[in-house]
Amino acid sequence: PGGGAMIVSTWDFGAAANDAAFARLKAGGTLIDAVEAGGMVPEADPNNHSVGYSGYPDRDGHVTLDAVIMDDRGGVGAVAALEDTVHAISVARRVMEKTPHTFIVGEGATRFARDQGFPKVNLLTPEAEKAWRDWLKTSQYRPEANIENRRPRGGALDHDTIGLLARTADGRMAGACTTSGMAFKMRGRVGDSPQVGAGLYVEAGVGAATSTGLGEEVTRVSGSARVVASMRAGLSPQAACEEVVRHIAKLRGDAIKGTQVGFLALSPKGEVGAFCLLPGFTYAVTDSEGVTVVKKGPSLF
Ligand code: SD4
Repeated sequence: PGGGAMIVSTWDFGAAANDAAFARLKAGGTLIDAVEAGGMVPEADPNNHSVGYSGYPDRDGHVTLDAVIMDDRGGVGAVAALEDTVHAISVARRVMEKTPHTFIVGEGATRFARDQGFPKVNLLTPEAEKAWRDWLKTSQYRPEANIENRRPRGGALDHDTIGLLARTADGRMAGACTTSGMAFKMRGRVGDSPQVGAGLYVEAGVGAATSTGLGEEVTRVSGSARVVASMRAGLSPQAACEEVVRHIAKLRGDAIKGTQVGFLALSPKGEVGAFCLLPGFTYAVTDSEGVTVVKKGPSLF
């Protein structure tokens, strides 16, 4: 990258999100405008069963969304277990801008979304409902790596997210992360994604990181904060992503067999790092030259 603005995001479907985010930056939008616009793309996509509209529900049949947005000046807004609202990332932004809080959950988050004028929308599509009813026959929680990138996803245990990181030419940064979380999760379960330091972390002059995969394994170690801490200590974004993945693998041993966790990091200078447990992690990098989808993110196993 030539030192200009950049957007990076998790998974193949990040390419379309990056386009929207980059367009906002080019049109004079702020970094927060950009990462919000990026997150809104998969949120509205009926073919994406892991973010927003048509997300897979929890095991009681409710689609519940988690999202966080963060700048590098201490601005943070997050929601978890938000229902009946397509654009969780925009509600997270309103938490940041319109409330004295950083994180609102559950019924309060849904009520806040209504108060802010977000329309009430039933997020459970017939396709997602069918997948849930099929799942109920066995009710098995079995991690299935990289299911995020297989379409159609019909019924498998799905757990993914879009995490976006953005920088401007002068090295300012912001990030966003939005998801419907693990498919068929227990009611009230909150993953890594909306938690600052787990699913996302941004620090001025140091870098930004985001995660995807089975959130419990990321939350356990405050994964994204750990990546940024390593960068603060001098590691490259790549080395920092590798460090946290190795740490998780060592900590968890056999308990994470078959589990995917991936990290993506960006430095203020525009260096990108990516590393995951299992092969199959993909991500998208956009700069003024266009988009590159990296189909083989490096992995530990
Ligand atoms: C979670 N990590 O809820 C989030 C979403 C996800 O890939 O699946 N990320 O566990």
